[in-house]
Amino acid sequence: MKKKVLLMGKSGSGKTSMRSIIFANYIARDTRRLGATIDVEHSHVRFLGNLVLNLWDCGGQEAFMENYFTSQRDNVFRNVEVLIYVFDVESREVERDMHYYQSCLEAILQNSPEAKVFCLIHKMDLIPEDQRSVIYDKRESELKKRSLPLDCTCFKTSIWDETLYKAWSNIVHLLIPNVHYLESSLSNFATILDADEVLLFERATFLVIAHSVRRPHADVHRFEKISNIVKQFKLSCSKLQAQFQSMEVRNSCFASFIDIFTPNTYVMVIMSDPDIPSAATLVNIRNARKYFEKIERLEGTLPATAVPPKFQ
Ligand SMILES: Nc1nc2c(ncn2[C@@H]2O[C@H](COP(=O)(O)OP(=O)(O)OP(=O)(O)O)[C@@H](O)[C@H]2O)c(=O)[nH]1
Ligand SMILES: [Mg+2]
Repeated sequence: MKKKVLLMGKSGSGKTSMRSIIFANYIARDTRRLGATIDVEHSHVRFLGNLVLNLWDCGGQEAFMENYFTSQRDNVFRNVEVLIYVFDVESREVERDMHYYQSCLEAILQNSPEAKVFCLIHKMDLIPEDQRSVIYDKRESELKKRSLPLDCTCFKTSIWDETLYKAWSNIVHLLIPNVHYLESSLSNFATILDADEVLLFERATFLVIAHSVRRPHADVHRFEKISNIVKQFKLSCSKLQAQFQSMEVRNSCFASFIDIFTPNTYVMVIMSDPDIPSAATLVNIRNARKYFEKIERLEGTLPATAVPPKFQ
């Protein structure tokens, strides 16, 4: 099951950096050494076992961009599932960036009218914190206007914080074929455990692919923060030749468990009872494993309306 994802935007806007962090285990600092991408760099990323993301990282230098719109037009813009357009928030050539973006949309409209469009307003770390919202809101409304008749979803991102994980989690969520089935199953599991929250992370990227929330929480950015923190920790472990397996964190308010779940996921369970014995939760996680492994194997073969059976 291959899904073509186009990554486009002006040279230096940060496309290869984000791809390398999410899919190739780079840390943000390493991206300073990346050279400009020549033409298109293709990578096939296996995601959740069956799903293969066919990433087209399109070098953004002008000569290459012109080529995409002319001689390579059909090849580049055909069969696209997702277009991710990256804007450098500090760019001084806003009109020029917009012109390229709109040319891209035209080509998408002709060749892949069903494609979903995401715009990332990137390098937000370079903007003082108190100005970020105002600048982002202005860019977002301008982009939405200029994208018509297509719809675009915008995110503010930076490789230096968790915002990158929020954007990419949302993007891949859209590409998982039976994500609703997975979500209902997770919600059944959370109810049985009487958990506050259960999250499912893709194993290699640590992106959140599904979650069930049974108790509201004030921090709306907590999922991507966890992705970012645990991924960094996982990379530190691998530098020491150790494999990250599981983690348990407790305080006076909750107990949380992260554990390897299926061949392609980690699970995180948050319980309100800070004194709950570890063994009880770990046994429950172990018992649910088979069920979720089966869903993973069925991924992509289930009808869109399939409803998961209740499990005990
Ligand atoms: N401050 C800041 N710098 C970033 C961010 N993302 C990427 N960069 C830097 O931007 C520079 C260019 O990044 P690349 O990822 O190579 O840019 P690109 O879009 O792939 O460029 P082309 O391949 O030429 O199209 C690198 O030095 C990165 O370290 C970010 O979020 N914040
Ligand atoms: Mg590049």
